[in-house]
Amino acid sequence: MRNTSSPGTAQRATSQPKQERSRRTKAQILQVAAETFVEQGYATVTLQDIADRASMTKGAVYFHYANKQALAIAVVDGHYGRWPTLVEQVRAMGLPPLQTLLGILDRTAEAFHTDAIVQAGARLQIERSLIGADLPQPYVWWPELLTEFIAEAKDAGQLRPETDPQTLGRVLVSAFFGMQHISDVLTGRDDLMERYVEMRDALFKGFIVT
Ligand code: LUB
Repeated sequence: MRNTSSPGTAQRATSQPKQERSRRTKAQILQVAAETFVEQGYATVTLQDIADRASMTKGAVYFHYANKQALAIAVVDGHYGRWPTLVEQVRAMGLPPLQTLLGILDRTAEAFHTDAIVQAGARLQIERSLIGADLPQPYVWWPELLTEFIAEAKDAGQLRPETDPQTLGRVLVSAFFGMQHISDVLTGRDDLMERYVEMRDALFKGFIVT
């Protein structure tokens, strides 16, 4: 029977599973690296530790990441890469501005509670001076984003007119960062959601128009 597939299809067909396996392996290495950075921090972790934990050879890790610094950069990029998708998912729900803002905060808290890449990104940014790489400037994207949503909620009459969106945005990020850090240090983030709800309700109580 005549081969009806176009030239290269066969080669592409066999390479797709191989490309998919490679993609999955790279993602698994990143996840295991994040879990290891969360537990041990940057300084003491070796690529061998990560390979052992991933049940891979050190060579398999090196194939995807040239060194520990490259892994740390990828974890931090993964941390920040979570947020635009999260924000768009909530924004797409078409809720009023305040409910959109609270939905974004609630999901971000969940991510800090359960997502090792988010948790590791937070720790690596604290330890950024050890990494010696040009990591994103921390603690600037969130204040700008929250200020935008706070301003929208204020303009919609959901927050009191004396609310200063930039100030509340900055205070919210500081409170959130401190909350998740304290939860991490004291309970390994086990009590993060309780601490988050406490912080959220206390902070917004004085601003929401009831
Ligand atoms: C946030 C981290 C961890 C701030 O904005 C940032 O760069 C952040 C990076 O370490 O928490 C609180 C949302």
